[in-house]
Amino acid sequence: MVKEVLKMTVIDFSKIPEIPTAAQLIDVAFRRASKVSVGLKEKLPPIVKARRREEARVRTVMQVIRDRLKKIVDSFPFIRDLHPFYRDLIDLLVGVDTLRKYLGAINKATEVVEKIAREHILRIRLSATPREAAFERRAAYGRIASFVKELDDKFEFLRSAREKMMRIPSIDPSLFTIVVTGYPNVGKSTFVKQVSSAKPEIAPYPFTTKNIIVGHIELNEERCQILDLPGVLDRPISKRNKAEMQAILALRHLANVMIFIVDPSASCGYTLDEQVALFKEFCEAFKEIPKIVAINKIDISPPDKVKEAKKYFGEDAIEMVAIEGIGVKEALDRALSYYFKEKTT
Ligand SMILES: Nc1nc2c(ncn2[C@@H]2O[C@H](COP(=O)(O)OP(=O)(O)OP(=O)(O)O)[C@@H](O)[C@H]2O)c(=O)[nH]1
Ligand SMILES: [Mg+2]
Repeated sequence: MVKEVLKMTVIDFSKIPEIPTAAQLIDVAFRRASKVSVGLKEKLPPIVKARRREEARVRTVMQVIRDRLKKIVDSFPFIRDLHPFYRDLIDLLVGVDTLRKYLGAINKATEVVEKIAREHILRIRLSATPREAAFERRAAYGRIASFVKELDDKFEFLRSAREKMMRIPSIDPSLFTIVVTGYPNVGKSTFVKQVSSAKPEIAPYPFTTKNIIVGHIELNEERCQILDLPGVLDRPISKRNKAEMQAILALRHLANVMIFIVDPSASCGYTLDEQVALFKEFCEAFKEIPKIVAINKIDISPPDKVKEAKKYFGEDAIEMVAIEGIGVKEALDRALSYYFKEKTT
């Protein structure tokens, strides 16, 4: 499978700076402006001094707000440059259209702030008395502050978008990618922890893994990545939660090979039939992705259940005890054989 490799492959979403509230932003700008010194030691008429001082204050407020807004806009990745996986994931977590719209509004806001400042700076320059100059400065402050306050809902949206995006792991869509999937609680994270650098949370209840976890496997000079996905239930797309949808996106955009883990012991809380139904759905939806089935928890599974699983998944399904590392190397090696196959073709 040839994967689409775009300009920006790995994105570090943790670089997005904190988003201030409108009140914080205004406060910082006004405080900075109050400290402005314009070197007025020379003997000048009071009106000249006043004009220079008030202009410098308005200019500082404008610059602080503009620079901060620009920094926010620039720190979010350009949606159109993103790999489709990231684009779809951000759409799922945040909503791409709203994100684009609000970033556009913040960008536009820099121009509005500049325009307000320019208007009042002009009037300050034309003011006849220090009082008039101060009045114009205060008018500029008032207009800029009420304009920035109107941006608060956008800041709030971006703040929550940032928090969600910061949890997106740095996945490299150009690397060979093994995805580990299956029903919740079957032992996916236990397996991924055994074979890679990932340190996923493991717990005896379903939906422990809520976001995609990435681990790496070093192969001499090269590396592959393995994704531990949130568990997926066999149910209609419209009923699937965001964690499940993330797993589907990773399968759709990133998977070179799938390891499907089955738990026939029923300790996961789901029946074999339900797990078979999900596997069938994956076979239908992702025909082109090679699939390896690992039957896990055979230490606590009744032998007839293991037999039944093999009937469904084929005799070549790997028997595994992920917690003890049994069968894990076999499952990994079988997945990696597709990597080596891809390299030689
Ligand atoms: N007896 C036994 N228990 C296992 C085995 N593998 C995993 N477990 C246990 O099964 C439970 C679930 O394991 P996880 O690795 O968290 O399962 P998961 O598939 O990642 O679960 P979700 O993230 O919720 O989808 C944990 O209590 C593990 O210790 C195994 O081979 N044998
Ligand atoms: Mg897990």
